[in-house]
Amino acid sequence: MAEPTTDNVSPTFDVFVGLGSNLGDREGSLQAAIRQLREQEGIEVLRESSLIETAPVDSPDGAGMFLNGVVWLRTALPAHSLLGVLLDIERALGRDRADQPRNAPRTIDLDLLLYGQEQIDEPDLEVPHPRMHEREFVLWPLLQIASTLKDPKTGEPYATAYARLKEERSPASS
Ligand code: PH2
Ligand code: MG
Ligand code: MG
Repeated sequence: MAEPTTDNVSPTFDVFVGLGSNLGDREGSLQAAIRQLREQEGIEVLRESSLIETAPVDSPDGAGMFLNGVVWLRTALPAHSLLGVLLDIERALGRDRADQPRNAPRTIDLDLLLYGQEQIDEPDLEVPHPRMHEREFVLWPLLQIASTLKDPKTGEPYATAYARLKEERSPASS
């Protein structure tokens, strides 16, 4: 018998998933989503951010305040399989995507933000998430659990992007 090697062990990816809810029991939905991720075969939840309340961005008039957070996962699942898991959890928690306007209030939104250092540009999946670097409601919880993370596309630290957004919002007086 040849010595066993680890050559066939699947590589794992460190993945960041954004969570959001602005409909129904927001905290209950986010906690249920994290619990379901923990229960998934082949997914390890390494860290979870705290949950923050944020004003709706780019949402229909009258949309309620969001609760947002980010979790750090490790998995060998291919990106599209992981996306399938996220969509299944959204459905299980009552996410209704039928006949809804863009960014309509939702019980749960799970966005695949980062999948290792991979860049994926497909109709159903874009990674890094195309708008994450301009959204404080993503960057704040992301930096809370992974403060040195960089944009795989540009190499820019997300801390720099976040500082710029904050400065644009309320410039420090000179
Ligand atoms: N998600 C959106 C659009 N706008 N605004 C906040 N504050 N939080 C979100 O999670 C969010 C949003 C699209 O998914
Ligand atoms: Mg989203
Ligand atoms: Mg989404």
